[in-house]
Amino acid sequence: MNTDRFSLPAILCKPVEGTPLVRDEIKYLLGLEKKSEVELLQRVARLVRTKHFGQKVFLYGFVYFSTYCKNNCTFCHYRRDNREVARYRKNESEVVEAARNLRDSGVHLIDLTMGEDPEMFHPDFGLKRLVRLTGKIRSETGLPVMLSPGAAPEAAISEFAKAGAEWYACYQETHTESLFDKLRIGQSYKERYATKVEAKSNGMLIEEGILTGVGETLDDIADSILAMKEMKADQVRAMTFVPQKGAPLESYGAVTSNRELNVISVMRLVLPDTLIPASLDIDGLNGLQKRLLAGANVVTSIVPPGRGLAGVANSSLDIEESRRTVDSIKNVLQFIGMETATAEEYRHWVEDRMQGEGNPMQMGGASVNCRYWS
Ligand code: SAM
Ligand code: MD0
Ligand code: SF4
Repeated sequence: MNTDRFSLPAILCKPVEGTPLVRDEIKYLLGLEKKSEVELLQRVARLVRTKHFGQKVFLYGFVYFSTYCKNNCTFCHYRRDNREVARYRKNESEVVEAARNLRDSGVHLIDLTMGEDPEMFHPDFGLKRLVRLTGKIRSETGLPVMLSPGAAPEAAISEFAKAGAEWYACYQETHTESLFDKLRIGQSYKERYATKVEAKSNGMLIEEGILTGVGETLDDIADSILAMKEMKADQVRAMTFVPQKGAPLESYGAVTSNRELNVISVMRLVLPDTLIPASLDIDGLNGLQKRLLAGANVVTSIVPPGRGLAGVANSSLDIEESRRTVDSIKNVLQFIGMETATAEEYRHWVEDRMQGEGNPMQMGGASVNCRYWS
């Protein structure tokens, strides 16, 4: 790509003035490497975030309640063929207890996640259990719920919505079908995508996400960001691939999270009023600050210690050390001048968003002016 024709300050002005970035500009921003340029990108991403959310950050409790899975994703520790995993399936009261504990610690949402557990995918048994669990967690904690069950059958999705689940999260990982086929072997790109369309048409909010460091190009990522916009995703994420012992993609090796950080910033510019996670699942607590400085506004993968609960990309990192807790996070937020929102503020955001009210929050947002940097 001939980058000479791009002026960084001028491009960064566009989203601020309400002009959508085009694909080439998105790709150019994603590819920035020079320290001063990345710093400017992040600075503008933060200004845009402040405009929509002030300095408020939302906190998501994570309950990975079943680690059984019928799929064989090449990047994942919990893939079917990995015999090294000590798998578990938590019962209803264990999940309720963990969720209550998370609520008491100060999270704003409970994310109920599972592998595509064959038992839980049984239509008359497991899926009904999940529907019941959804209602139970909502009533017991009083918090909104996100379901991350994988590509659930269409009929189950409307049941999830009826049970009151506010969110359906299911990440495509990439919007390039040939790459998808290498990552999610034997799964249908279209079916996975359709679950999100179904969830949205049932009134749920949806989260879309991609992996970085799995052989994708900047073109692939630009396509993904535009796809996220097209599908009107309410929360969007990028996760740097963490190599898993014994999984086929292990040979790709670890990459830095620099690419993920650029994706966070660019998503913030393209989708200014969406929620963007800084996940503790990739680099643990040490990786939190840089993700927030890149433009994220939700901390995800908060896991209570002492309950035998795992993470996904990093199954144990920081969990039993109580470093994936609200208390640990608060120190980081304070250090960079951000603060946790209240559960009330989060609930309002969700409710307004579900009613389609464009930019619900405007949390004390300052206005942004391009003169700051051009
Ligand atoms: N089994 C369900 C599914 O796959 O949709 C729910 C689990 S989902 C929350 C797991 C997500 O974590 C994947 O979609 C992927 O984006 C991410 N992930 C899994 N393994 C990872 C790894 N090794 N490195 C980085 N991200 C990973
Ligand atoms: C996270 N480990 O937030 C979780 C997970 C599922 N909705 C989220 C990938 O990083
Ligand atoms: Fe199963 Fe989800 Fe892991 Fe794929 S990413 S192997 S569907 S748990």
